[in-house]
Amino acid sequence: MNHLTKIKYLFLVMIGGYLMKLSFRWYGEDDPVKIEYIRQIPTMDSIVTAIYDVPVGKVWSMESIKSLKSKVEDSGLNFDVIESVPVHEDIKLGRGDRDKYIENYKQNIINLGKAGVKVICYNFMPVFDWTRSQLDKELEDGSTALVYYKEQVDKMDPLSGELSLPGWDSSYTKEDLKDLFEAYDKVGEDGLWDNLEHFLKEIIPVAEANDVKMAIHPDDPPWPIFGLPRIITDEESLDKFLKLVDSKYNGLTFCTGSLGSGTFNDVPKLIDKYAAQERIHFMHIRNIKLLEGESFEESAHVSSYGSLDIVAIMRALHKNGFDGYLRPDHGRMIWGETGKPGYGLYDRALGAVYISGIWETLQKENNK
Ligand code: DNO
Repeated sequence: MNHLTKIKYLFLVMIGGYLMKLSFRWYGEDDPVKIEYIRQIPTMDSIVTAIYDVPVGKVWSMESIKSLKSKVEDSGLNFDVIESVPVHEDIKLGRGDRDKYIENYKQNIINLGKAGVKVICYNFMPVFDWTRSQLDKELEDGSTALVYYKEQVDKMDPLSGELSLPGWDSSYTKEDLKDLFEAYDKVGEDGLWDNLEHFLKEIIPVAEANDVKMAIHPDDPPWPIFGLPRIITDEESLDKFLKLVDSKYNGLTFCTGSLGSGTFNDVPKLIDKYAAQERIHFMHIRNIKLLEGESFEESAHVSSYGSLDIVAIMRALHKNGFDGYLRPDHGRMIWGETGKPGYGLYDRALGAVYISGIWETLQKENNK
C-alpha cells in the first residue's frame, strides 16, 4: 500500500468506511432469489441488476429505472451497479443503425447517472456472452456446477438455432445467426477493435460528464469460440483497451473466472497492476478448476477447491486500497436449490462470506 492509499485507507476505516463494497447480482422480481434474503448476507452493500424487459439497443425509461431503484433501496441495499447495459450487435459490427444505438446507449448512461448509478458493466463479445458445455455437471460432493469441456464445445453447432444458455440473447432466429456469423467473418478481430474504439470515444465523454464509470467485462472464456473473434482476453488486450480512451471512466469489470480460465493470465498480478492504476471498478470473484487443454469446471470459491488463489486476489485488491464494487460470481447449486444456473442464493452467499472474511483479516492485519 503506498503512502497516499494508506492515508485514504486509515481515514475510511476511522469513519467506518468499508472500502470494498460487497454486492450481489439480482435478476429482479422474477429471480427465485428474494432480495430480502440477499439483505441478510453479512456486510452486503449493494444489488447488481438491470432492466430485463427492454430489447437490446433501446432506451431504459426513467420511470422503470426509478422503480427498480426504489425496490432495491426499500430492501435496505444500494442501487449503484448495473450489469449489464448490453451493446447492440450493430455497434460491435459497425453497421446498420449503429449511430442510433450509440445515441440510445448514451441516453441510458445519462438516465442511469441521474438515478445515482456509479458503475455500468457491459461486454463486447460477438453474439454470445459466456459459454459453457454443461450447466449442471455433478461434482464429487453432489453439488452441480457449470463446466466448459472443450471437446463438447467443439461439437456444438451454434447455427442450429437450438443452443441456448442463460447468458445468451435467445431472440435470434437461425437466419439472424447465419447473417451475424457472416458479418463477423468480414469484420474480424481488427474490425472489432476499431468498432470498440469508436464506441468508447463516443460514450466515455458522456460517462465522464455524468460521473458513471464504465467497466467492460472480459470475454468468457478468453479465446475465440465458434470462429467468432474475442478480443478482451489477456494483459496485452487489457492494456490496449485501457489506452483506447485513457480515462478513469473507461475501466474494467475484472472477472477472475473469465480471465483465469486462460492459463496465460496471472490473475493476482493483473489485479495488482490494474487496481494500482485505479482502472478496476467492479470485481467478479469466481474460482475455477483448470483441466487439461482449454477445459475447466467452476468450483466453490475457496482457494483449495479451484486453481485460483482467492487470498492472493483479495490481497492484491487490498494492497491497492480497492474501494470499488465486488460480487461473488457463479455459485454451484447446493442443498437442493434449483434456479438460475450459477446464480442461486446459497453457494454465492457462502462465497460472499468467505470473501468478506478474507477482507476483514487483511484489514485487521493492516491495522496492527
Ligand atoms: C456471467 C456474467 C456475464 C456478464 C456480462 C456483462 O455470468 O458475468 O454474463 O454479466 O458479460 O456484460
